[in-house]
Amino acid sequence: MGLGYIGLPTAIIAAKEGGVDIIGVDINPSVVEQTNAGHLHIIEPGMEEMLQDVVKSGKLRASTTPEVSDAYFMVVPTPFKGNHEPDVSYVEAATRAVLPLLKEGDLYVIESTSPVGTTEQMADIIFSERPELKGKIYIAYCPERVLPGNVIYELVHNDRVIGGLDEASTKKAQEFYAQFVKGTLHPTNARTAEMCKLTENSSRDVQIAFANELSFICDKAGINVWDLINLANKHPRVNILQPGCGVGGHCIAVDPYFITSDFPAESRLISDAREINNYKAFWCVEKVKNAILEFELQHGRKPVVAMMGLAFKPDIDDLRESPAKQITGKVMQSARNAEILVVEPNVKSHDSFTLTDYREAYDKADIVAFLTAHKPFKSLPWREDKVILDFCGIFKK
Ligand code: SAJ
Repeated sequence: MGLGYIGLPTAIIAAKEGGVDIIGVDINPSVVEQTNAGHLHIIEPGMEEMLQDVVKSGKLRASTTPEVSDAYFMVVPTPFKGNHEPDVSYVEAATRAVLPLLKEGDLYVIESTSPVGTTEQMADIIFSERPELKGKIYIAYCPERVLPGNVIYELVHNDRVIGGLDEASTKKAQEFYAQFVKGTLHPTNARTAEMCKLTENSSRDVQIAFANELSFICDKAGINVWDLINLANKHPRVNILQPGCGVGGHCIAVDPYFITSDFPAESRLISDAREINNYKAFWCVEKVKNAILEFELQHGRKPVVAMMGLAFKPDIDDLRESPAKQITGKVMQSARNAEILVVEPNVKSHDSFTLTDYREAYDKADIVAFLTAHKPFKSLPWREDKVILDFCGIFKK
């Protein structure tokens, strides 16, 4: 249920590596049509060829409606509402769609990132509508952990955490995933598995916030933060992550809210980390605006400014929930006293931005703001004649 960034690759790998017969269900008819035509509607290297193989062999078929199966997987989005409260309505809608099809011996699994207690909540819905299935079906939570861009490898090789509502459910889900996962399948209960997913991404968010906080301190103290982190990491028990222009994507900047929303009094560090990482993007905007003002005062003319990178992390073309894109938009809105060149080497064109080649922009610009640490940027030479705002460590070496 759900043929998005996780559901579709999981369906393809389970069909290809595990030989499982899959019906991939999505409410979007265009996704279903494209999948059946062997066209991958998401961006993931190497995945389209695999999709074509499994569609051709008949192992994977997409549809807008679920069909009677032996196992059902909920892999739909869990966004948050206005006040950062998790919205599990898609999980509930997918569950209600398969409810009439469930039969004795079936496996029902939630993979969507979910607040603690969601699996129990869905089980309550299932058993209130189908009380005769109580004790007769298997229910588990099994979060995904794959890194976009490396999904083919990670879906097979990563360890997974599997939490059933009871031991028999955990075992049944382990048997299913063992068909295509080579990593270890760690058994636990559903609540722990739900919290484990939220913990993994919150842990990364907190660690990035520490690096971003160091960047604020170092900026005031006149210390190069990249040198500092490199040196601190020479300690055998210190491993600090890298500061950047903020935290983007659909997971790390979202999942911690699933904890802070349910446990506000207990999650102060997680909540502060979110605020620090959100604030980092605004801090970068202010830095660029100040550099523009100073340039104008010093040179008596408008500067040319290059905004380098729009993607939410290095070497991908995914611009969704990207702090780099947000910063560029804000600088363009507010800095009327500058000519802004926008650079994103991984994207051919964009509706809101006219894109410039990275070498040309670097050459022309008086002020250069590095927002995303794409590989090609690292081959650019340091230029004393430019104001360089290196928010992502392009020149850290
Ligand atoms: N970032 C930094 N500094 C760093 C590392 C990352 O600023 O040192 C920024 C990136 O630029 C990006 C954001 O953090 O804006 C997130 O990038 P990421 O590479 O840390 O993670 P995602 O969002 O691509 O994938 C994460 C992964 N989770 C963890 O590493 C704990 C992945 O394994 C999960 O499957 C994925 O979230 C998910 O779907 O939950």
